[in-house]
Formats: sequence, structure tokens, C-alpha cells
Amino acid sequence: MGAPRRSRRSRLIACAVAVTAVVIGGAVAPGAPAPAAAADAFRPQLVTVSTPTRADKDRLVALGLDLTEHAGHDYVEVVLHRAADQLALTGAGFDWQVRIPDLVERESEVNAANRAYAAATATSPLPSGRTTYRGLGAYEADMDRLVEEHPGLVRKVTLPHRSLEGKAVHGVEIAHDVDAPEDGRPVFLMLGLHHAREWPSGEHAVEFAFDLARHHGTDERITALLKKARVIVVPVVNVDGFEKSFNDGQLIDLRSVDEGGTGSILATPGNAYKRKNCRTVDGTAPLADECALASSPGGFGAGVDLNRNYGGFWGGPGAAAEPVQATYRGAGPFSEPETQNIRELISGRQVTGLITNHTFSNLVLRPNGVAPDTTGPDGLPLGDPPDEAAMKELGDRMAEQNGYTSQHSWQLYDTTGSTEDWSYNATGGYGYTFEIGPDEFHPPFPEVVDEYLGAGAYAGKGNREAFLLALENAVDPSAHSVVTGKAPAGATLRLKKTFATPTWSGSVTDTLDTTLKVGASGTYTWHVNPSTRPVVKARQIRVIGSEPLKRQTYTGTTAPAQRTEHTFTVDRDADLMEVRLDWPTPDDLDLYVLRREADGTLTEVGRSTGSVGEKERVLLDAPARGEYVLRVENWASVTPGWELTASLYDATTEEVSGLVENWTLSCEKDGKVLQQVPVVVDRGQRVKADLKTCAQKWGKE
Ligand code: 0X9
Ligand code: ZN
Repeated sequence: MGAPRRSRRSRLIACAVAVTAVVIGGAVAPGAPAPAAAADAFRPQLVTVSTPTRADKDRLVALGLDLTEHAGHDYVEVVLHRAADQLALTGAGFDWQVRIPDLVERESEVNAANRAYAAATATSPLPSGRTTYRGLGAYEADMDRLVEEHPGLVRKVTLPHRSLEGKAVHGVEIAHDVDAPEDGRPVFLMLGLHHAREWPSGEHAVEFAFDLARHHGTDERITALLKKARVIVVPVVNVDGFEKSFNDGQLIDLRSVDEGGTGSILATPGNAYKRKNCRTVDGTAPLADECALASSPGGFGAGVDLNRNYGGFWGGPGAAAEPVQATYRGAGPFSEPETQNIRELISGRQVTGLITNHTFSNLVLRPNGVAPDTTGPDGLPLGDPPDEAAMKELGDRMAEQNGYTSQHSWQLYDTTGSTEDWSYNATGGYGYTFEIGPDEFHPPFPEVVDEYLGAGAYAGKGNREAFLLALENAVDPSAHSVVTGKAPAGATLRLKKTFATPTWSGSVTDTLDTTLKVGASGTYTWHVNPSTRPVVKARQIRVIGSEPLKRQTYTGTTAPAQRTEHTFTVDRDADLMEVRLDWPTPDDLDLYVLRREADGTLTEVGRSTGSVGEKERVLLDAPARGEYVLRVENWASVTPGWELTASLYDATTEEVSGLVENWTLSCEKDGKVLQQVPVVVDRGQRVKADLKTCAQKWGKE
């Protein structure tokens, strides 16, 4: 027994979901700039209010103050934003103690460290030389600067939809001869800041753009890559949300309270920790300032979680149905302009590789977002993606550069409606989520530098090298498909397909529609995604025996901050070992499975540290014979007792038959279709399509 150490992964989840219980706002945090420093002005403060009875808590809730999740059985921590909040407490007869007398003044060590770093460092070793986080304006200015500095290599991309607050969303496209008409090169797409508070995710995206642009012509590897690919970088997908987070986060920062943990996040007034977009009411755009004022404890109550709003399996596990929740999926698949932007961008280009950056937890995540044994909308287990082996291989190689853990997304926790679970299943282009950095949403800036360039054992590698590997994979024909042949010079070729993307309870219609302009040679080579989507390909599913070969059940209690261990022996061959942990309260126990090695040491072989309220489960394939330690840790549970079950199973593998899909290839002159042929092409294949009929008709048109 001992005190559990909270895993990084759990903390990320805790941050993401803790909000569900807490949004009791009413006293609205100032989303506007911090109050002027008039000597007698009330300064926001954090106070501990004594609430010895349940009735006291109810009375406190009824006051509508900004309660934080920092609460015990006889107290609640509250942010007082205005003198009126203080009067409300006094008037209601509460006792309280001031914990942080002046939140505005209490800028953290982190902000101070950022200032010191910027003051002491003229230019950082980053490709751009930046020494501080960019705000929205700096992102825009830097993208413009890249275009200006590198004509013919960098061009500005304006996404089709403005944000809910009416802001334009921009990116840059970087390629040798970028202004040439579509020429069949594959596209590599890098995204940042789906989640407003995850500032490094935008920094790394835009630094990659600087890196490519500034090394083109001098670095052979980058020069060659930009001949073969077009790279599109959209550093700030969620422009409205990021602007709120950045503006408030510059003012007040409580990370020194508990190293950026849940407590400090929830206690931070305003929107510094806003996660979602600015959809305050479904179906309508926010009024001026409505989004800034709709802040909530921790700043993440309002809005739609853009990483749950994509169409792929939308509405399934790991995506909340209620607007107030941290992972709210939105009113419908692609209901938000920000996800529509990325959908339309991907649907109009051949994106063979994608990285969407987030913070934090040092992870390289690959599809799918739900475990393979989850029953999907078609009533069958989802299985692993057909490209699991290749996507794992690239994920592992990238993780060797930055020291992150490479794993399936679902091993973090269930998600549906995420960016690459849609894009991969709809287009076949490989997609990854990077969770940058060990333990903070927006850490001190030097950490952003180190994560990008690599530090310590990873010096000279880092995310820079991981991104380059992803780009190399995106141009590697063995990882996508190629259609090639003869066609009239000047013809527009179009590859198109329309299909139903499954959501969790229905489908959305997706159309991929991409073009190429045939050059003077009268031949074309088109790097494309495979014609058959991963989601409809034949897949292996594992059917687990209905009766376990062996089962052992343990019951017990573990006090908060303690752990309990039991031993389970695998004494026969089995295809699967399943360990389940169940308890009656909707709070947080964690489960770890460790194998005892020959020398007596323990190696962790599995863990399940799900969100608050989620039960835990670990699955091990073909577990080696021997002794296993099952460890229950009480992170935040008041449960009177738990039940732990370890089982061994035999399993059989079955194949679910798949479909073969085709692209429709058309040859067009001035918008008129002269020839149309179906093209079936698999990953790694190169097929020839000479458009002879088109050539014959060409001169007659
Ligand atoms: O929950 C998320 O959206 C991501 N974590 S974060 O802390 N940045 O919010 C993880 C998403 C991983 N899942 C998939 N990409 N499927
Ligand atoms: Zn995120």
C-alpha cells in the first residue's frame, strides 16, 4: 500500500472531464480585459467558504457564484470576481477565508518565467526565432510574413467558413512552385488549436511551416520533400476560442498553485482554460461578447468540442450530449464552421497524411478512438483499422523522435467524432493526434522550444523530426495510391466519390472531389488515397469465448490516495486476459496490471485510468504464463468497496467481408465531361488510366 502517483494520462482526462459536474456559473467571470488597476477597485480573489452541512452547500450554490471544483465535505473554493460577490457571501452569513487575495496580481512563476525567457533571449532556436507564445494577430502576421518572404513557395489559404464570431480562418500552403495548378502531388496537412487552451499545438504547426519555408533551397531533404508534396498548415482551427483563452491566459495564471493541475485550472477566472468553440446556443451565432462572457469555472463550460464534432462515428462513446459538458459533440455531425472548414479542405485535396496537434500527455495517437471490441453502429465489433500495422509502425517511429508513447487513441480514453477518426475512415489518409508536452495545456515557452527541437536524449529530433517522418510517409507511394496515364494537355481531371460516412446512429454524406490539371507533356501522375475506404474494408474481428477458461474475483476497499494489490496467476495458454474493476460510485478508481519477471521485478503491462465515472478495464493479448499483480489505486473515490475480476479467454478470429469502392475519374474540357471511368486502386498500388476517348474528343470540342 502506498500513495498513488497520478499518471499523466489520468490528469489529462481529469482536466478534460472534471467540468461536467461543475458549471454552476451565474456570477460571470470577466471575459473582458482585467479591471484597471485603480487602487480601490475590487480584485478577483480565491476564497475558501466554510460549508459544514449539505444545506450550506445548497445555499452557496443558490448564490450563483463561480464555484470551483476544489471542494471538500465542509468547504468549497469560490472565485469572487466582483465586490457584489463578496457582499452576497457576507449577506448570506457565510464564513470564509481568503486563499489568494489578488488573482490578477498573482501572475504565476510561469508567466514570470516566460517574460524572463523572452527578455534574456533575442531569438530562440525555433525556426522562426520566437521567444513567446503567439496570439491570434501574431499567427496572422507570421503567415503573411511567410507568404511575403517566400513568393512562389508559400501561399495563403483561406478556409471556406468564417468562425461563429465572423473571423476568417487561415492557413498556408507550402510547396515548390506552389502557385502551379493542381499537379497531382499529395498533400500533407498539419492542424493546431482545435482546443482553445492548447497553445503549443498551434506553435508547433506554424513553426513547422517556418521550418519548411526557411530551409527550402538549403536543406536537401526539405527541398526534395517540397518538390514531391504540398504541405498545408492551419495553425489555429478554433480562432474564436483561442483568442479568448490567450487573452485571459496572458493576464492571470495560477499554475504555480498546483503545477497546472485541475485545481488551478478550475480556479482560473475567465477563459484561459477554455476548450471549446464559441457556440453558446445551438443553431445560433453568439452575440457580440457573448462568448467571452460565457466563461465558466475553468473557462470550459461553453461551446462545442470541435474534436467530437466530426462526422466519423459522431454521437458515439466518449462524446457528451449536453452543451455544458467539456466534450459536447454539438447539435449534429459537422454542425460547426470550424469542423466544416477542415472537412471541406480535406475533401477537396488528396491528403495522404495528417497530424492534428493537441496538448498534453506526450502521446502519438492513431485511430481508432474506440476499442476494437466495441460494438459499432452496424452491430459488429469495430475491429482495428485495416492499416493498423502500417499506422503503428509510423506512429512508433515518430514516438522514437520525441520520446512520446505511441498508442491507439482509445487507449487514452474513448472518443468519437474526432478529426482523424473521420478523415482516416473517409479518405484513407493516415492521421495522428500529437499530445504535446508532459503535463500542461500551455506550459512555459521554453518547453515549447524543447518539444519542437527535442531536448536531452531527443536533442536534434523532437517533434520536428517526427513531423518530417510523417511528411516523408505522406509522399511515399507505398503508403498511398497512384493513378497515372495519358490525357490531353490542359485537361482537368477529376477524381470524385460520394458515400455515406457512418455516425453512431446513422450517416452523413461525404463527397471527395479533387482535381488535377494535365501538363504540356500529356501525361499525369496523381498521388491519391486508395479508392476503398478503410471503414468498409474487410476486417478481422475477434470473437471471444462465451465462458472464461479461468476467472477470479476479488472484493475490497481502498481509501483515497491508497492502493491495494492482488495476485493473479496465468497458468494456461489463453488468447486474452481481461481485468475489470467495478464500483458503485460515479468517481475515480484506477487499475494497473503488472507482470512479475523472473527476477521478481514488476513490469507494467496494462493500465486503465479512465475519466471520472468510467469503470476500468484492461485487456492483454495472449498473456504470458506467470504471476500478475492487479493494482487498484484510489485517485478520487468515496466508494465503500470495489469488485475486481480477472478472466482468461479463448478467442477465434472471424472476417467481416468488405466492399470494394471506386473513384470516378473524369476528363473535362472547360467544365464539360469528355470521358468518365471508374478507377479501383488499393494502397501501394499504381494503376494506369489512359484517357483515350477524352483525347479523341478533345480536338473536336
Ligand atoms: O480528448 C481529446 O480530444 C484529445 N485530448 S485533449 O486533452 N487534447 O483534449 C484526445 C483525442 C484522441 N482521440 C482521437 N484522436 N480519436
Ligand atoms: Zn486537445
